[in-house]
Amino acid sequence: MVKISRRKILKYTVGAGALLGGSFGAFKVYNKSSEVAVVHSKPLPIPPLLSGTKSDGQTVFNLSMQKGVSQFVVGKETATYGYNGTYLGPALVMNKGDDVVINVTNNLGESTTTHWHGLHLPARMDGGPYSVIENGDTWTAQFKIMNEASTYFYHPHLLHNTAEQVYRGLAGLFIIRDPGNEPDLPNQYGVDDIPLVVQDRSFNTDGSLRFSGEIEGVKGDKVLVNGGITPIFEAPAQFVRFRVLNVSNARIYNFGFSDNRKFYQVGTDGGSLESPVPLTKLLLAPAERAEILVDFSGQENQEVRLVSYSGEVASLSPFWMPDAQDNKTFDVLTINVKPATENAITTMPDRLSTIIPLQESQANVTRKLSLEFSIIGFKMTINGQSMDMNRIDQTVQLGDTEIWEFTNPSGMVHPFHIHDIQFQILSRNGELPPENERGWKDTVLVKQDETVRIIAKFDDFADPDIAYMYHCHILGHEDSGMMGQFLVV
Ligand SMILES: [Cu+2]
Repeated sequence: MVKISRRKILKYTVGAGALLGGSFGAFKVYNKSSEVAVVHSKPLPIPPLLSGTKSDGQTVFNLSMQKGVSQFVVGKETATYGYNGTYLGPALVMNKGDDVVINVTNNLGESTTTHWHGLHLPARMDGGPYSVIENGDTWTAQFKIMNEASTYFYHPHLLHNTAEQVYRGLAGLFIIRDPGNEPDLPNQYGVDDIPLVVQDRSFNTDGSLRFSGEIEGVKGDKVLVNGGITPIFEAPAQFVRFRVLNVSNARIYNFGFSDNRKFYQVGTDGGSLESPVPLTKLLLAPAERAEILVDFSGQENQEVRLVSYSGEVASLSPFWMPDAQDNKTFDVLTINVKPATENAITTMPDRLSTIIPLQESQANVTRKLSLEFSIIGFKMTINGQSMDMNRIDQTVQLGDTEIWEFTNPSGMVHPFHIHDIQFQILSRNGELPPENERGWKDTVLVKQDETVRIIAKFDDFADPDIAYMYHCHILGHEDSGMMGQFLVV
């Protein structure tokens, strides 16, 4: 259920008091500060790799969605959900071109789905709200891996109930490799090729996760990386690749290092950039991914922290009341540098891939999507409409190239995700996107009052019955209706 905090309602009463009069008593006030002592500083957990079993030319993976107990709060137990474990899930590793079968068994005691975020596949294999897995059932997805080598993820996608299931721990990674065709980057998993699944959570004093179904999305005051609270990573003194994923329900991070060092972004959501882009800050919204290279050469015995310079981007969303974390710099991961490994990568390639730009002149259709907040009914909408499974919002012709133009008068930010495709960002307010966004994307942050234009080709999979979703990836927004569906025919 989507709830709205009293504070937010009070903000809206400035302009809409007459509409809302008398209804405040039904809403609960949430105290967002949590004083619990948490278990942290443990070594960075590394999600186990799952490479599947070969059978008749297919690679078969088995996932079980289950309940568990995790240790986050000193002396208390936290009820959590996980895939094949108590919190998060294994990293499924596969090669481009593989034919995969993924069996997903639901042992949660409630309905769910599992969606393969960023993957190009048939709509009926996509794991969105059409593919409900009832408790006790197994759903089998079968598809070919067509995506470029990069980092993708999987998570529940049940209509109106995605936020809570993800918050309780359900998410895991795909690592797609493409031997012979991907750039020569650090690739010793867990040594110099490190996934960083970044999430924020709050805990009650009894150890339980503090989830609230607020429409603006739940934020937490503790930072988890791969399911460990602000952990420590021992980095070898060489180039290290971090696959950074924002799997938070609502929080945007402005990543950087405590010594303000330069690092290089080498990949976006759906593949490598053309060449490494030097950065000192990396803005990453929910569901976005970035691969970065950090050079620790010659820094043995030094310590540096990965932090979020969130205070520097607090103005991104002034209309909505930020929490304390939004106004400061906070730690994400402590890195201690240890000796280099024997087969360390000591250079960085100049050239990573070739990305052929999709041209506006190729587009068959331009669609306009206005991301809005409706004061009447407190709903998040797209073009004034809230998600309805009985309504198809867009119909795309197979093989067409389309421009989707997002505008955002809502007073909030929206990381917008489109299923099935990888797209290119044409422009932000008429300007080229920054260099580190000039790669394949499946999620784009649309800032308030910004116009963002993206372009994509809808190839390979048509289905007159099953639609793909497009939605905001602030999960509270998605659950409260900021989602639509498109058919490819
Ligand atoms: Cu949103």
